[in-house]
Amino acid sequence: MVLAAPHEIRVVGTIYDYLIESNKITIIFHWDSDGIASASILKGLLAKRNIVLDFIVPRIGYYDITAIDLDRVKTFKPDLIVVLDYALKPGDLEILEQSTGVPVLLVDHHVNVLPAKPLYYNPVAMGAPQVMYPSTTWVLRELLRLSLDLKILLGIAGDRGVKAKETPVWSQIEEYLDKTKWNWREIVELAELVDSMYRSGNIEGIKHSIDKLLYYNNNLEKALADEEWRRTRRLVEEELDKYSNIEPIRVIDDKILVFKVESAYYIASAITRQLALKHQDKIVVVAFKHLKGGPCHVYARSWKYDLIQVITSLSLRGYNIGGKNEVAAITVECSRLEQALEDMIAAIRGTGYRLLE
Ligand SMILES: [Mn+2]
Repeated sequence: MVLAAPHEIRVVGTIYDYLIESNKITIIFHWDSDGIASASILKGLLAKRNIVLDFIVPRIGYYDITAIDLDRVKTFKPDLIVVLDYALKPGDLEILEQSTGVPVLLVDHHVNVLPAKPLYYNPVAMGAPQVMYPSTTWVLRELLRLSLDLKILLGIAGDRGVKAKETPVWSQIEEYLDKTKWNWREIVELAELVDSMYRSGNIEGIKHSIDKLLYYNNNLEKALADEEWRRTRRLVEEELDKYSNIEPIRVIDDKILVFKVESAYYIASAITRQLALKHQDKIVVVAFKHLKGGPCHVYARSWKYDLIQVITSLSLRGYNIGGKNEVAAITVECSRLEQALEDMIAAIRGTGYRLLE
């Protein structure tokens, strides 16, 4: 059972009214499956009301105001900006609103600290447990009182993958899967197909996927057979395969394996996961250089050692770092990649190699 958030009733009317009373809306959405599915849900609701929509994909890999093409917003002259599944900091939301002079409606589920504004709808930032909102599509479902469909599930599959089974909303999903005779693995596969658009850096493909999801509607079988998605996922997998057997450039304390990877694909996280699976008794550290203007990263991942202290100590040093016990990810200017790698190694050694619980 989903608990109704106390603010739910008040906000539903506001957001829906704001949407349908607009003539032109700019929709800024996260480039992944959840963001694309969320954008598709809104397009399905709004396009038939003759509301003109313009979709903007932020610069992939970046999460601040510089990632957004503000000139494009200003040229389009919307009367509303909708931000979907993209966790801008409050200061950046402020800039977005001030510099364009257009109100911003936000729908998201990322951990964030936001001022209470009637058009900011992020239940997690309002104190709801994160597990209750596994995707932005799930937030939209609640806001707009939608019944379950493939797009809503796709958002969850993209963000949670097979781990969706651990969220409290899983019983509702399971019931729906029973009815449709779908398998959760198929929904996760669809998310892989859709995510291959951003992993290959295909901006037009990301936007086009909004329409594809509308076209396929609830036909999972046809969606899974989409030629462009399948072809692109194959390319991404071929790129990943290139790095499945690479050798470390350094071994430290017989515990840390350091790898260097350069790619034009957005696959730093996937490469690190792949290498960590292969070296489960070590800590895998990957210095990732993006070759086409994307961000550089230093990723660390382990199945054996706890990295949570690494995140604390490097964020205190001013690094843009996120993660959890088994993974730490720095995003850094490519010119500072070497330094970030050295600091990551030092921070890991500084933890004394505590084992994961
Ligand atoms: Mn999401």
